[in-house]
Amino acid sequence: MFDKLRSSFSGLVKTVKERSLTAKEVDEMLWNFQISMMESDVAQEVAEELSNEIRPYLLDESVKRTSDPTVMVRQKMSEALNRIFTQAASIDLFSGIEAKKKMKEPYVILFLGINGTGKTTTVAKFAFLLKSRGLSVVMACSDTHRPGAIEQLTQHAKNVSVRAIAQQYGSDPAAVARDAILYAKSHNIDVVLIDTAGRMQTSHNLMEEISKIVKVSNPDLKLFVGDALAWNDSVSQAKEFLKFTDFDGAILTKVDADSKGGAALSITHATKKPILFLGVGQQYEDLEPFSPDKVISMVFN
Ligand SMILES: Nc1nc2c(ncn2[C@@H]2O[C@H](COP(=O)(O)OP(=O)(O)OP(=O)(O)O)[C@@H](O)[C@H]2O)c(=O)[nH]1
Ligand SMILES: [Mg+2]
Repeated sequence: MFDKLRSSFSGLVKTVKERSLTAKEVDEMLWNFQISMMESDVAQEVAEELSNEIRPYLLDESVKRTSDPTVMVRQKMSEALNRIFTQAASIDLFSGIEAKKKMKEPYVILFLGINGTGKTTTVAKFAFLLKSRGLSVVMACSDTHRPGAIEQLTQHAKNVSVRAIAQQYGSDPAAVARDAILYAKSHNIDVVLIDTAGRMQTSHNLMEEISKIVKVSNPDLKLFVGDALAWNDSVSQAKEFLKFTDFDGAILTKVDADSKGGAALSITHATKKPILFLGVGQQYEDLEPFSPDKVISMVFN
């Protein structure tokens, strides 16, 4: 995780350490830094923003004379990274659930995104996590399109011992979501997890469909599930989904298989929505709360 991003930053810090630099050298060095960040899936705007942030300090004579300018570079860079992450308000999932519990209402979470990013697996991981916190859960099989989707979610539901509400293939996904919410209300269930079919942002019908699911289920939380490995596409997809669904936050999956690490920065910068969790494997327990501080310390250590 984050290996490549870490090496971009340590490369920059190392060059600063060696000697003071002329303006031309600073430009060259920042150019290389930008390229290496982009190779780590950091979006171009973010790479430029980070370079602009650091340029004045690299040119500042008084900074060059300090005994260890790398301390300043690290500090400025971690401030800049932190600023990107805090542009997105944080979401306290468990307080939200508790608040709905007090109102005797289920907390409804809708998972959405393009095909194959890990939505269904993430629904199962969420069920596992919530159950381990003593909360009750029901799943809605609102992917009524892809062959095998209902069986896939139903099997996960069995594995983690929760109920999954399903209808036939081809039925209205919004109606399935409504059924699951009614079930939760009548059985005093704390959280409803709605799995949806993967959809390309270019498919107008499917995007209309997700709007209908949102209207009918009125979710407390809409989560975009994005795949860290397919990141070049995922950032533009996230932006398009945001226009359509105004999702509240994101889950970044397959981070275990992604050595680059720039995806997290890029999606937060592009959407201004927080990442809540990282998917770090295929087991139910492989869901880690996302923490900007942890990412920053991983990048600098
Ligand atoms: N390594 C790794 N694999 C993951 C992770 N999350 C999901 N996967 C795998 O990704 C594949 C697709 O996962 P699904 O959960 O079916 O994805 P989906 O978004 O529901 O797919 P569609 O419903 O077809 O759009 C499966 O093989 C999962 O095991 C993760 O965090 N790490
Ligand atoms: Mg699925």
